[in-house]
Amino acid sequence: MIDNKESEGSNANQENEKTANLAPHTTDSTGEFMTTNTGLRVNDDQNSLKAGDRGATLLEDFILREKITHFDHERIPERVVHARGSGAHGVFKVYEPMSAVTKAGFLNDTSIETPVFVRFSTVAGSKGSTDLARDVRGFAVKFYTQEGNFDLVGNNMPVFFIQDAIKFPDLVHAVKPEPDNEMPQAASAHDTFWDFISLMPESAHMIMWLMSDRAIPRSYRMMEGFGVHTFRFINEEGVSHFVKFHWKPLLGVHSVAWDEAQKISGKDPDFHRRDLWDAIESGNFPEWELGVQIVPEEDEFKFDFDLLDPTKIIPEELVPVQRIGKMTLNRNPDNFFAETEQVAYHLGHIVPGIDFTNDPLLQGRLFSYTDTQLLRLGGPNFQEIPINRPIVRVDNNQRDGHMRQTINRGKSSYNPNTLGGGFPAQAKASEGGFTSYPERIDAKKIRARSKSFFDHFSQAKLFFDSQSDPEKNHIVDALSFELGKVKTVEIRQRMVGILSLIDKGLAAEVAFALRVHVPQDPELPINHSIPADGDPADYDSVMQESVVTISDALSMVNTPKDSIQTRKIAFLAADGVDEKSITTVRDALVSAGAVVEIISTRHNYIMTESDTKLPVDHTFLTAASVLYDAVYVPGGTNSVASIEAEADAVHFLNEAFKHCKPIASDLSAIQVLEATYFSKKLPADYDDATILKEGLVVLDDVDQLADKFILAISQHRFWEREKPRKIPA
Ligand code: HDE
Repeated sequence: MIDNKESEGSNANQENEKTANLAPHTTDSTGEFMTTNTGLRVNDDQNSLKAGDRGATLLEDFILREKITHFDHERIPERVVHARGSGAHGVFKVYEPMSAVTKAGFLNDTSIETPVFVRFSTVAGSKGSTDLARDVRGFAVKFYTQEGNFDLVGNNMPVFFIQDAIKFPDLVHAVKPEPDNEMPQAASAHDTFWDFISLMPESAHMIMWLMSDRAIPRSYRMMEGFGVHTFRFINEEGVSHFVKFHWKPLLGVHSVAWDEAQKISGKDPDFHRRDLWDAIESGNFPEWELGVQIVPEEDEFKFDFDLLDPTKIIPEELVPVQRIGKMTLNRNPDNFFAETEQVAYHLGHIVPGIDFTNDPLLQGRLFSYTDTQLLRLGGPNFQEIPINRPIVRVDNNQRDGHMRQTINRGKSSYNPNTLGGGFPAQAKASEGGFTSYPERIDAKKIRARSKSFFDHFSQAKLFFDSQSDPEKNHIVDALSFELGKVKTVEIRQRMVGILSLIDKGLAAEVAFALRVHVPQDPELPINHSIPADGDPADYDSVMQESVVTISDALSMVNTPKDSIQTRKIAFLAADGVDEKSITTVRDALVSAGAVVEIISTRHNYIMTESDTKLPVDHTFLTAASVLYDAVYVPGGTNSVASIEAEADAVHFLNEAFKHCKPIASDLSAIQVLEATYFSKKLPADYDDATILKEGLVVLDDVDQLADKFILAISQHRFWEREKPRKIPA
């Protein structure tokens, strides 16, 4: 039952208007008696009411019936897409007033911290699927502003598969598990997905992103977010500017390796959820800057692509991203279902100063989100669920419906009225009333697509060309994996044809792996989403010459690499570890912001050479290298001997090496590295240049070792190591 106790969840000290708004609905049973839902104290929660202690249960048992009935109804339908997600509370603050372009209050008042609730998600998998699927990530932000809720319902990739909302059910049917056998779960590597994609040239750009490492982030905290569509900003004078929204993570953009992702899915399918939760619990609050690309109305046709086409980015070289504010996630939800599951986003939740464009994907979404909540949350009163309530008053004449919470006083529930004094009253624009941007429309009603949407390849090529060599290799590998799982050879062949229009070398490498041929002179494929009476010739793709040929912002290589904040480092040690060797490196890493965990052969603790107890976080049974960013082997004769003798420890190191992670060892522990498969690759020297290239640090002086290890960890990965691809782990 609800009471007025303050929330005592994690970080309950993060007070703001939304926490105050949630407080009356938040409860804690500590120190209370158990009751039924009508408040009756329960005397026996262990036994049902029976006709004798061995007799049948009596229908009269209202306590049993209430408990079981509630349980029977605990589940609601999972989201049709984005079912698997994790949420967090936080705040957003704008740096400077944005009044030149928008009148939105929360983007103008620099003194206000706007509460937010963010939900990250994968798209294709079910609610219980792995976090590490190769997939797009949802990045949905609800801003509880003083003018009502504004939802920025974005993804971690800036473009989308399709140009028109009418194709969305087809796309989702194709990627979800196949309908006859419900396989595979949370994976696009199957026939129906690639059948559809190979017939939809407009998805070429998005496919490049999906096959890149962006689809397997290291952490939700280390990925970008994008509003995808072009929106409008409207200022006080009613002037409109086009705007694209970006989220830039302050920890940089990082990913894991595909082999690693698949293994994490087994070792810890909650990897991203746990990472987000742990970071917030430990006070390492994730942060993003909100970026905007602004295009004046008169520049609408200045580009070689259409601003309304959601398969296109505006290269940052053409329109720079201005960073206008910062979002900090600082509180974990108190209850997953009540908050993360019941939160209802909708890109139609906007505030004065922000408006839509005619992007046909955006327009379709405007219908879908409310519609889906009606089924998922059971009726039209879902906005009254605490997590969805705005922090400002809600007054209108909408009434009744399932589970209505608000008790509206008075006789009138219509407008205009005199019995209610004419209230609630309409607000003038000057009083904050929302008015739509008066865009001029003079057109024939027609089902068609603008020819300005027909270039499907030049930005796919721009993306591929902008990647570093390791990133390109990963795209080749991802395509070889995904298409390798496709059973129908014609689909593989058709996809190679599409790839050859993006890059001949890419197509050749994938074709080699699949043992199919690269078409000599592939024709630009027609867009297959043509009307029944349409002439395919009218739907031919066109290839534009892209003005920007390389965009640095598209490669993760150029992300900031100056911090080891929140990186998880495994120390492999056992009894007899050299105390200086372990504590000096640990202290240096921890003071640089990293998280150190000791992994040993047995649980609980280890004893150092000098008889000090050090707590053990995991054994080789409960931990795995794929859950860490780097590994260190400290010295100490007995510890080194135990670790060397432990096959799982050697595997740990081999696997970390295979996944290109930084590895450090006290020189006196070198025999452990010598037991690994990569012992022959240990460099002769460990100066900065070698470390920056190889990511391996073996030194005698542990102070120096700690410094160099920090340098290596900040680089994230050493993809060069992948070249030989011969590490058996
Ligand atoms: Fe969504 N999308 N979507 N989508 N979407 C949903 O709404 C839909 C699209 C996105 O954490 C659904 O509440 C259509 C693009 C996120 O709760 C549904 C189309 C982008 C989330 C829906 C798109 C997104 C959703 C399912 C094509 C990035 C999770 C459950 C026109 C800009 C929100 C729900 C959360 C969820 C429909 C395309 C982002 C069915 C029809 C493009 C982050 O309404």
